[in-house]
Amino acid sequence: MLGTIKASRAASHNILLALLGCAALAACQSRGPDIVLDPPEGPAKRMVTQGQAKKIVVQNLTSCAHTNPKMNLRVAAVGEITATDGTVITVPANTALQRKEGPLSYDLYNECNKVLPPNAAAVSTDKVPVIEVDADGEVVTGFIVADNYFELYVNGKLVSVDNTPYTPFNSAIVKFRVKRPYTMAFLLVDWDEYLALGVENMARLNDPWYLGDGGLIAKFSDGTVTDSSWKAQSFMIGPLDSPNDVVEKGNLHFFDKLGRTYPHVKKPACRDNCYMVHYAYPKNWQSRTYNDLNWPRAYEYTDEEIGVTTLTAYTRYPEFFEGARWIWSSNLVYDNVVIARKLVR
Ligand SMILES: [Ca+2]
Ligand SMILES: [Ca+2]
Repeated sequence: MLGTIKASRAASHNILLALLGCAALAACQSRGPDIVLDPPEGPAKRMVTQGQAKKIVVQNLTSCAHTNPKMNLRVAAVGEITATDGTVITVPANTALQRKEGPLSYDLYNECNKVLPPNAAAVSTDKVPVIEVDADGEVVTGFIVADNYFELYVNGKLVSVDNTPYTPFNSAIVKFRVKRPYTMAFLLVDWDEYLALGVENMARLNDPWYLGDGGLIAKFSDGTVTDSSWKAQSFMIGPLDSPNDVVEKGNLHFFDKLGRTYPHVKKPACRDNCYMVHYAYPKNWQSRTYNDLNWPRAYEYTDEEIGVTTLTAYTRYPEFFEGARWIWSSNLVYDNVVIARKLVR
């Protein structure tokens, strides 16, 4: 009995020592001692722009090998605009695709490349290149659908760059070799035609001034799925009648004055004079040790809210996405650039 008490005292003492050790490291308090995170950052720098950006890339960032008139092929252009504080901002985002960095995504479904498997059984992952993050790690295979653009970093290493940043809607397979714990970080962009306004020219709906929406769903062979356990931060919010409509509290940037999802969302009264609120990306947002403790959780959305019930790139392969949830930041329509992160233990 006495031996048990002594042992339990010793165990308590060890736990106390471990806690004292952790107190010196802010990271231990939230994530455990297995990964030492950078100190958490304060609120990101906020910038405001008004009106449309000047196009700097006028050709289509999407290279479509095969086209047909029925295809929903739209131009993914890039622009620049100067914020009221003088900062020059690339819109809709400064992407790895434009910088020609990293491996282009391997197609699960892509009309431009005529990769159109009819169902999951017809898909082989054998030829998907394995991107090495840790030489002594395990191979993880993932399936990804992003509305519209993604780039994925694992422990800060770029492992896949969406080859079709706007339309037609595509989906991708990724493979990487990594050791747990590891971090995934996605840059996600809801692309548009009216650059810096976050507005689309939607011929299909006969609406030349359409507020597009975003979304990401992904499932990985190690059991990781997109859901509200991820973090999702917004970096470009608009179009806005007033920049003051974005409510800020620390690292939260929240806008719900005109709704958050279709069919409940309303358009602002502004048009070419609309504002956009931007936030500077943290310097090392891709890295394994970036501390996203103060970021909001990802919000989960239904297929109906995302508007993907007839999206072939997704609906043909339900097995690949079972158990995963569509995620985005709090406003599916007005948040146009989002970074989503997940620590996989
Ligand atoms: Ca895409
Ligand atoms: Ca949008």
